[in-house]
Amino acid sequence: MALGKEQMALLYRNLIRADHFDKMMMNRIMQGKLIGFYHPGDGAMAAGVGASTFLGDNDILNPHHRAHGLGYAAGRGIDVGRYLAEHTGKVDGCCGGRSSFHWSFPEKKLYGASGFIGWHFCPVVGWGWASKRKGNQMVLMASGDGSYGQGGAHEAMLFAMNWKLPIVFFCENNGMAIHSTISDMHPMPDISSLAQGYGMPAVVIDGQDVFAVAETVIAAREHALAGKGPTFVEAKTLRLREHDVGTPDLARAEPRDAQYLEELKKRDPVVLATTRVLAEKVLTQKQIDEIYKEAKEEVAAIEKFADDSPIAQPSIEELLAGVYVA
Ligand SMILES: Cc1ncc(C[n+]2csc(CCOP(=O)(O)OP(=O)(O)O)c2C)c(N)n1
Ligand SMILES: [Mg+2]
Repeated sequence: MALGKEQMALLYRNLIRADHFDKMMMNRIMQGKLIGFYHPGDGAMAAGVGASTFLGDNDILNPHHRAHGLGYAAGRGIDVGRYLAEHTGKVDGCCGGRSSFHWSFPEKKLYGASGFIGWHFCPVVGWGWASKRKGNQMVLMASGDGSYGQGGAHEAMLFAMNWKLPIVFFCENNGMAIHSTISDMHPMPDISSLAQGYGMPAVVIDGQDVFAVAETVIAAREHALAGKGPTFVEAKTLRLREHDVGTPDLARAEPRDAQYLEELKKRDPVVLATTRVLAEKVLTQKQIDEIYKEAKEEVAAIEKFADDSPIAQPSIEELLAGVYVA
C-alpha cells in the first residue's frame, strides 16, 4: 500500500525529531550530562521511526536498544522530556529515574530494554498470546542482528508461527554486534532466512528508507490483525559510529575502515527522505525549515524539563516496590 502525502509528512517530521533527539543525547553524554551509556543512532534512525509511527494505541512496542529506542519513542509519541529525565536520574523520569537506558514507558505500552540481549523473545510470545486473545492489538518486537543467535529467538519464532500470534519480528540488521561482524555470527547474510525455516513470511527492506519501513510494517500489522500470524521484517541499516560512546570502533580487533564508513554516510536516511519529500512535493523547503525549527525548540524544552526536575532519591520502600521476586 502506497503512503499518502500526510503519512509521508508525519514520517519525515518524526525522522527529523528522532535525529535531533539522538544528537541531543550525544551532546549530553559528551558533556557528562547523562547517567550510564549511550549507544549512538547516528545515520540509523529511520528503522525505528518507520516501524512505530503507525502502530495502534493498543499495540505493544518493544524498541531496539540502538539510540536507546529514540526512533521508536519519536514514532510512538513518547514524552521525551520524561525519557531524558530517566537518563539523568530525575524524579520525573518515566521509571522514576532509576533505569537509565533500560527505560520503559508503560502508559504507552512501550516495554524497553534490559541488560541482556535477546531477553525479550520469550515475553514477546506471552504478549502475542495475550494480544491474540484480546484482539485488535499486536506486538512489534525490535532487536538487532546480534540477538538472533539466542536460543530464545528460535523458540519464539516457532511458537509465534504455530499459534499464529500477531507479532512483527523487526530486525535492525546493521551487520555489527559490538566488534563482531555479521559474517562472524551467521552463516547467511539475511537474518530473515532463519524465520523462513519456520514458514514465517519474511521480507528484507532498506532500513534507511523511512517510507519503505513504514509501508512494510503497516502491511505486516494488517496481516497480524487479520489472524494470519507473525511476519519477520529485516531492515538493513548501518552503524556509523562506535557501539557505545567510549568503546573503540573495531571490527574484530581492527579499526573499521574510514573509507567504508564514508561510503555508509551516503545512505543517511535524512538525506534520502529529504530528497524524496521535495521531489514528490510532499513538503516545500519552507515547511522543512519549519520542521527543523520545531525540532530544535522541542529539544530545548526537553532539556529544560529534565534539568529542572529534582534528583530522584527513592526510599528503601520505594526501591523494593520495584523489585520482583519469583
Ligand atoms: C546476553 C548478552 N550477551 C552479550 C551482551 C553484550 N552486548 C551488548 S549489545 C551487544 C550487541 C548487540 O548487537 P545487535 O543486537 O546487532 O544490536 P546493535 O548494537 O548492533 O544495534 C552485545 C553482544 C549482552 N548485553 N547480553
Ligand atoms: Mg547489530
